[in-house]
Amino acid sequence: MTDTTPRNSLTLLGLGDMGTALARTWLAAGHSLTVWNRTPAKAGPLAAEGAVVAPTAAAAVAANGLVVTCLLDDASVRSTLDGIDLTGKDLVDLTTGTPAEARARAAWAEARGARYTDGGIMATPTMIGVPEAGGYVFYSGSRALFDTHRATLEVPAGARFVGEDPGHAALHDVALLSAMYGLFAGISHAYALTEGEDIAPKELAPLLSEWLGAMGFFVGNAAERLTSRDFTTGVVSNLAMQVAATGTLLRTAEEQGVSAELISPYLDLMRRRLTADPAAHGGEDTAGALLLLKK
Ligand code: FVH
Repeated sequence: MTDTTPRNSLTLLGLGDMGTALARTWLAAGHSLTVWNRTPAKAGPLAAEGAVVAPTAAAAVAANGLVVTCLLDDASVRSTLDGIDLTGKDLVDLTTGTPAEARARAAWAEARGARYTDGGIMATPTMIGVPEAGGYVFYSGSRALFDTHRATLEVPAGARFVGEDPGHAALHDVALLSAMYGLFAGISHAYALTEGEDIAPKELAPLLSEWLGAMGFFVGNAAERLTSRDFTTGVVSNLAMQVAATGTLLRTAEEQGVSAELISPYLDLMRRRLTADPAAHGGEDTAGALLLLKK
């Protein structure tokens, strides 16, 4: 596939909070950037910073070989690109979506003569263009596209290529985000328990951070167990004891007038793992419980 536009030239469709942050980093790095947004007014400040504002999405796509989309969702990508000639284009979609949506988008783009790489952004807009903030983007799909444009793609944030399955960037993205929400749920429950007591949130905060940091070992521990399929070796807190202790967690929530809705699903999962075969699973740690999640 021949990209006749210069290496540091690209098109960006979508100037929401994230798209605008991305655009600014490419402009600051001296890239030639053509932009389009459904609501044209959002392009005004970027025009003043040097972006070329295209009147239509089709004109924006026609302007460059590399086309990046950062829109609200998969449906908005579909409606924006519908009917536009993608022949010879390198399409990178940074819109958050599911793995199946990414695979379908890849097949759709390739059927229209484009190469496709999907991206999952692990950063907020304020982390874009700030390397020390630690944000990065998962990429998967066409390795050739990624290698061709790697330098450009690395301008806004670090780039991690996670394979040629176009669904894998989204899968990594959603796996990490899902873990994050589990963490947020636990933190919310902890603050709810102490709310209204003579325990200031700012007193609890460093204790929570320290404890969650110490429990971070579970990430590697669960990976070890899943790889070996041995859930019993090296267990420091066995499942039978942990399930017995869940009663205390639930009664404390009751005493404090706090709903257990955020923590009870995980406690139930541990109990189901234990009761399925107490002799076999009582000596495990909690990692084995996740096997029950697979439908
Ligand atoms: N912002 C964040 O913290 C997260 C970080 C991780 C990645 N996400 C994903 O990035 C995508 C864009 O997010 P965003 O923050 O830029 O979102 P908005 O500020 O709401 O901008 C949305 C843009 O999408 C355009 N748009 C919406 N619907 C349509 C449509 N039907 N046709 C064409 N464009 C559409 C919207 O246009 P307008 O409202 O200004 O006219 C904005 O350009 C997203 O997938 C996040 O999950 C961000």
